[in-house]
Amino acid sequence: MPNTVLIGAPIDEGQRRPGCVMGPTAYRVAGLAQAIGDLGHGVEDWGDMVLPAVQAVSCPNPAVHHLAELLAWTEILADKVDDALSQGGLPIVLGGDHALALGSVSGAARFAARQDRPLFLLWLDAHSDFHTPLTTQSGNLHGTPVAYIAGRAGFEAFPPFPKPIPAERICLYGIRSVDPAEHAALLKHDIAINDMRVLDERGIVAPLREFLDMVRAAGGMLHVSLDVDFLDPSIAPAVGTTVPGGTTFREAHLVMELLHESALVTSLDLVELNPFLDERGRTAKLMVELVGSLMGRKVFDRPTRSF
Ligand code: NNH
Ligand code: MN
Ligand code: MN
Ligand code: MN
Repeated sequence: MPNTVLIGAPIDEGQRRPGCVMGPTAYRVAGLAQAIGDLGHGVEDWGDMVLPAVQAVSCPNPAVHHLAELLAWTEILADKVDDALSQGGLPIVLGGDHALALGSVSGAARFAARQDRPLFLLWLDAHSDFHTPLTTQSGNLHGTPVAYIAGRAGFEAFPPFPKPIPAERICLYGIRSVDPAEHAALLKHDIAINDMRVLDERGIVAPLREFLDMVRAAGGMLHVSLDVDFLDPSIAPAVGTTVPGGTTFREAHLVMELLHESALVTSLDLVELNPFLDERGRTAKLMVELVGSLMGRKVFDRPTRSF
């Protein structure tokens, strides 16, 4: 197992509610490094990344805010994730809002391109995040990374995405809030859309296994982007954009356990945690436990009989 590399990304410029900047600290306080270390993995903490001074950048869509800051974050995080992968590590980016994925997935894509391996994306989220800077009405760029990663037009202010991920290699999982412009665009892309309707009907195991089988067959790398609002708000209140009807405690753990078993995950984002909205740290602790399951925590470490 590669060394885990924790990369703090205290970004809140991708949305409007203050508090996500405290995310990386909350994960450390909740014992993330220790939880991973206890499972026998090496852990390096590279600390929190710092945003340099930036010059304002204008956008044709006047709703868009903090574009310059997010351009800078994108470059910083792309470099860090690429560095971590190049050193043989498993980067875990501690957000920060979901705009950090503009950079983290860029870094993973750059590395994958150099290795000549296909990169796959698993997006665990209530939202599809398929806006472009031209279609977003909120102006919140945390709603755009999947479109950037898929190579949609409208990101001219950004560095060209290293090697856009073909739609067939992207899997949206758990979604239940899609804006009209995203909806229209998604219908034109062959992205796997496992919305909650699909997961209610099929269960959470089968669609995930199908996707993981594809990744394995292709010899691919897998970036997982875990948005706190993937989880039901009743178990994960610390997020600015709660949407009812999310995954349960066990469903979320099972997703992580299957990901661990697959041994396919090569990079991970933890995004949208807003510790200011938490209740005695329960959401931060749940996210740490989920990472534990992804890193191999289980009740029994050997085959067992269940009857
Ligand atoms: N689609 C909405 C927007 O673009 C909400 C996005 N919010 C998220 N995404 N939390 O995961 O503003
Ligand atoms: Mn700011
Ligand atoms: Mn998101
Ligand atoms: Mn979301």
